[in-house]
Amino acid sequence: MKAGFVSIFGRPNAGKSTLLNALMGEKLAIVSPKVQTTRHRIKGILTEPEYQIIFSDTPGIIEPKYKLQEKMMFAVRQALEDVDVALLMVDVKENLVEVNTIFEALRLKVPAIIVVNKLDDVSAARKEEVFAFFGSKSYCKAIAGISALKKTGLQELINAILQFLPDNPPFFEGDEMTDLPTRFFCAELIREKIFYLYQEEIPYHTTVIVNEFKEKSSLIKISADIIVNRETQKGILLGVGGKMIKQLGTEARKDIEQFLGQKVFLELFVKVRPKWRDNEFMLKEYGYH
Ligand code: GDP
Ligand code: K
Ligand code: MG
Repeated sequence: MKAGFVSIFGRPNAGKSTLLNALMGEKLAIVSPKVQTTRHRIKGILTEPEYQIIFSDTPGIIEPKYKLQEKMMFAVRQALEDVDVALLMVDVKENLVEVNTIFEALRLKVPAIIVVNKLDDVSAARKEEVFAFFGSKSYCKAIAGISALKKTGLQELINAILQFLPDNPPFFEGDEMTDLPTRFFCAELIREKIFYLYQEEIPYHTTVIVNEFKEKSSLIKISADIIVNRETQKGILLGVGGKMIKQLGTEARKDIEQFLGQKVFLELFVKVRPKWRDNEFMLKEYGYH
């Protein structure tokens, strides 16, 4: 059997999280049109009779400006070190020279497959141009064109990956889909809704932690804290008469119910923790290791 580890790299919004979800057929990684939605390294374990591929989604490659971002880049660097194949993902419309500079700076020691994404949204001529550009780069061992959104080109991508995977026994049981606890995914689904419902900097000042996850007879009771930096942000999250947080709760609950396949009772609390993004102790508490 072939088995190994594959990390997905790329700039913010290339479509890394969408690809992980498409490959897994399950929403493991939250997705939004805003950059830096993904903060953790999230594993998806794809097991078939002939192979097991352990994919890691990673935060987009950026220059860190605060400690939370340093942790995010640490997750990226770590994901570069111990894999069999790196997927270097580009949005087909990105600036190729800029992307190439970033990919070269990674100084990869592992084989890289260039994954050209969002082909649903571009001309055949542009696709040719992008393929020709990366095809000539020394770090590019193979190139695959996909649409993560429309789920096209995925089998070809898997075939390309399999060329580089070693013969190994499986690392995980066949029914394991990820290495992270369920409550982590529930917190992430709440965080995703915050990216959609609130403007500008609010999502970047916010994190979510699930404090209680209890299976009762017919439903699951989940309590979560939404952590913000300032009182004013708490006010924005709540909205006039609690209108916004109510909507947040309803939308998040629906997604969590779909993820768990069970009815959920969701309670949300907003807490102010000044400067949590730069506080080592709080970052640990909120799951950023
Ligand atoms: P990440 O930051 O690299 O993880 O990117 P996301 O997966 O969060 O996607 C960023 C945005 O690009 C979202 O709005 C996605 O819906 C969109 N997107 C991802 N893949 C595709 C694709 O294949 N085609 C199109 N048209 N949009 C995509
Ligand atoms: K994103
Ligand atoms: Mg992402």
